[in-house]
Amino acid sequence: MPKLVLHTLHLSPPCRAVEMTAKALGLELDQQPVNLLTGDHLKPEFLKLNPQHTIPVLDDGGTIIPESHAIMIYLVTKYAKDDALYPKDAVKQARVNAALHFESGVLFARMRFILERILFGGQPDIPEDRAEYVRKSYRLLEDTLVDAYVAGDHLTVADFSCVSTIASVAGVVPMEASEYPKIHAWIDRLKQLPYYEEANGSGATELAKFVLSKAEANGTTRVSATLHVIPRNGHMSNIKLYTATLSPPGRAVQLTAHLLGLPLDIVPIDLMAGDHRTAEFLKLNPQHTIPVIADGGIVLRDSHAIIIYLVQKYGKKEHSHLYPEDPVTRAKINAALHFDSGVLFSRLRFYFEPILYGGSSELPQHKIDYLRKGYELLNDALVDDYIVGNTLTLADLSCIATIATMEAFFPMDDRAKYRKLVAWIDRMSRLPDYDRFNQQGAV
Ligand SMILES: N[C@@H](CCC(=O)N[C@@H](CS)C(=O)NCC(=O)O)C(=O)O
Repeated sequence: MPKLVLHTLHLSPPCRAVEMTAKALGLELDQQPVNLLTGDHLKPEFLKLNPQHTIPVLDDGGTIIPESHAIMIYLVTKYAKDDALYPKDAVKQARVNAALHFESGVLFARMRFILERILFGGQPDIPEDRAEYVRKSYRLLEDTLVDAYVAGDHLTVADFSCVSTIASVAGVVPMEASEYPKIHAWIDRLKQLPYYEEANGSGATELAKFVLSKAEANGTTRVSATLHVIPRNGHMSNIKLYTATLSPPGRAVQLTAHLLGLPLDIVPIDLMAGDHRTAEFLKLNPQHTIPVIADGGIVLRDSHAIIIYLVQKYGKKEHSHLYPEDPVTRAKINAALHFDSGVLFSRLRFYFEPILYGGSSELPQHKIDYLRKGYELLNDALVDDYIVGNTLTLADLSCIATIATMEAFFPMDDRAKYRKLVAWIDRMSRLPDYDRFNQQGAV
């Protein structure tokens, strides 16, 4: 077996998630430290490995895989004796994928929103709205934990991913056992793993302590649009899609289904009217997000998990390019799907959520700048015609849905600066019925 080199930092939660996966699989990692605090990740040799300058990055005998979720899936697919940690069954896999995207798009993104300003922005405090945003993510996780593990009755890579973040952020924004009993019981369950403390527990505590001391060193610490509802389309289909046209992830599902030639029975959800908070909808998705699909008796949430499921279940041979079986290409697509949930979409949501649901009239420039950074990261990652190579994949469908909304509300500051991105958007706009399924909902 070739040597597995992991570019990593033990303080970093996604790196620890990969460490836990490797331990669970009995794989040895040659850990090469990347010190984010001294800017190792911005050096040219690292940017060659990952132009989006994040860790972890895996080097498997010369095959480079960035992004923790993609790496975990890759390691299980390639090296595990069985599929327990990442099931092959399309429905079970979709549940694990949904939990992985919940981690990148909600848990990790909200933690980063707090930590980044302290670690890299020289700020001393945690603004109350950001702390509250993290507490809301605790609540979502608590409500998600209906079984012993985050994606059902068995331990999967989704548990490694979620616990790497939760165990870290809980040391910064307290998470009382009385309020979140299921999360505490789940962490206690994971602590039984013989490698837990070494691979995650110690690093999580260390990160929280480090953040608090850095905040103290920076100063005093104190924790202190109209939604368009789509008419029901009257299509006879066995697959119901609960969505709203304004929802980028909802549109990614529609774009995908359209390419697969799959009719959907659209169930419009009016977020402003609170359709997603009704008891009936919460039964479908305790995280109260759209899109959700109901395919016969199977209910799935999270657009990324759903589009993978649709291709796996309904895709014909001619659709296999959307999510090819080869583990390396798949890992690259997964990495881009997590870039969409963890960076593009989560930053869009940071901006809009307080305005849409909190009645805030603030239009904070720093959130727009944070969002626009997404253009730069995607532009730098685009080396070919599409996000992964020269063929359209699910990565493109997912990212274009978000980018279209970003562009409609916060146009690129300078289009000449993002030539590759502009060309890609243009290429995507030529997809069949693109206007109908994406552009009209974005503007
Ligand atoms: N979704 C990514 C997130 C990776 C990530 O943001 N890692 C942080 C460290 S915890 C990082 O490398 N930050 C440096 C940067 O973004 O420049 C993953 O799971 O790999």
